Amino acid sequence: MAQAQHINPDEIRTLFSTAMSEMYCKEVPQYGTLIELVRDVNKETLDADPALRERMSAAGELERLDVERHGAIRLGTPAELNAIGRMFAVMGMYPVGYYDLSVAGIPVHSTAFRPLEPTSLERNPFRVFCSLLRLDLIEDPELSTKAADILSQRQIVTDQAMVMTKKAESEGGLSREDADTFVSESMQTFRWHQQATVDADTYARLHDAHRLIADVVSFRGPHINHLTPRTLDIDAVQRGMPKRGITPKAVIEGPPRRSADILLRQTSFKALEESILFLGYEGAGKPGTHTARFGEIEQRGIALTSTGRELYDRLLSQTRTSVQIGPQGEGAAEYMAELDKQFTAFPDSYAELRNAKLAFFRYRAVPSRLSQEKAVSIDELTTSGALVADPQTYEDFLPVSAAGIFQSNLGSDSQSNASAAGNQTAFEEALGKQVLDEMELYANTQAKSLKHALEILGQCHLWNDEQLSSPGSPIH
Ligand code: OOG
Ligand code: NI
Repeated sequence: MAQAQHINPDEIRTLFSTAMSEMYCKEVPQYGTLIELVRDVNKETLDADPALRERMSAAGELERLDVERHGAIRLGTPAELNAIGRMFAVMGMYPVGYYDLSVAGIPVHSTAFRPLEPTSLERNPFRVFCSLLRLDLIEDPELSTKAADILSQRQIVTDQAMVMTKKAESEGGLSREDADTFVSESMQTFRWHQQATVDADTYARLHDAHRLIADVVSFRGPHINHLTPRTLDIDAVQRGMPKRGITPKAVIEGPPRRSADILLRQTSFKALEESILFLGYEGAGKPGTHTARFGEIEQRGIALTSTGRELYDRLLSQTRTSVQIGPQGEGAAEYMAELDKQFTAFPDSYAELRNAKLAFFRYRAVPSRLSQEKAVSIDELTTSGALVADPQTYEDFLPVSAAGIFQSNLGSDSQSNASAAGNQTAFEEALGKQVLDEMELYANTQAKSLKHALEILGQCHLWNDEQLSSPGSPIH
């Protein structure tokens, strides 16, 4: 049972994301520059588009714009995933979705820990893309055993953070004081360690097997590898980066620029080369370098129903088949042009997206606009303005885009179409629970908001079975 002196998990998440942001700004100064650029671009975009400002404000999206961030970590063992999952639950973040990155030749599978309820998302949508290394995909069995052995010797969550996690689990929450302890202890897990836990030779072998393996296995903890602010105009940020001394990756991942934004567009700047110290150099540590940490920005659009998502996946895959991007970003302009061309097949207004049941909305009632007592259809209510359909922001990630972000920060912009098979069961066993289905979450939010709005408007007769069984609507 949560007690009166417990603070809301949303507040703990805010303490956590603020602390992470401050830490990352110190660790990776370019991140601070990126935040400034994003803030400038967001302000210019809102100033130039009063309708956008109004729509975001009415939907409660404006206040959260500046706090919007996601981060990413990479874990080494099932036990680590389990412990991290418990820590995130203290902050009201739960695993949503399974992302199999092995289909792009990256030896991890992932989920995103995020808030679930619209009110929690409004307060602070901070989420963490969390990957688990798949040692079963390392070809050399001896190296795989060695990596497992090294990983088994580290403890990524401090004793005190675990004490607080257990306390939150058994007592149903944390007091403000305990939450402060929990947050400062958890920074130990996500901070950067310059001192590697392996010698230079082992690092080189891990690195040769896959750069990502060296990143996960060679350090004391899963350092946060990027934090991502949300922009309203990603193309402007991409153009603005070089002027502030930042080199962006070659292409923006995800859908093209559109008037009704869908899903998620992302771009990043290349990982920094940081100095590290290897084990065993006469006690002093042998200097070396490691590249893992980077900056990323995102622009979020509307969540798609499964029908919409199928169309998105098809158009993206057609684009990627016809234009391949090279390791130095060759073909980037052709790729973006092809993407634009392919996506002309995707309806580009909220009204069309709603009519074709391609996207998810959240409804609200405006009783003053009700023109008659008994409306004959939902469309009539939306036309009169008594019922407003706000786009639901996509809160999740895209596997193909994530693979592109990984790839560019592992040193190449080239597109990878390699493949292995996913293993969601093994992932969930490690996690100790099943990942939630994002489609169900969006569908529930849509249905609940519609039902509530119809109640307010006294139009419950429109809440019929047809609504329940239509694509993108929930079963319960
Ligand atoms: C995660 C890359 C994926 C995103 O936003 O899709 C990601 C990583 O590099 O660990 O963060
Ligand atoms: Ni990211």
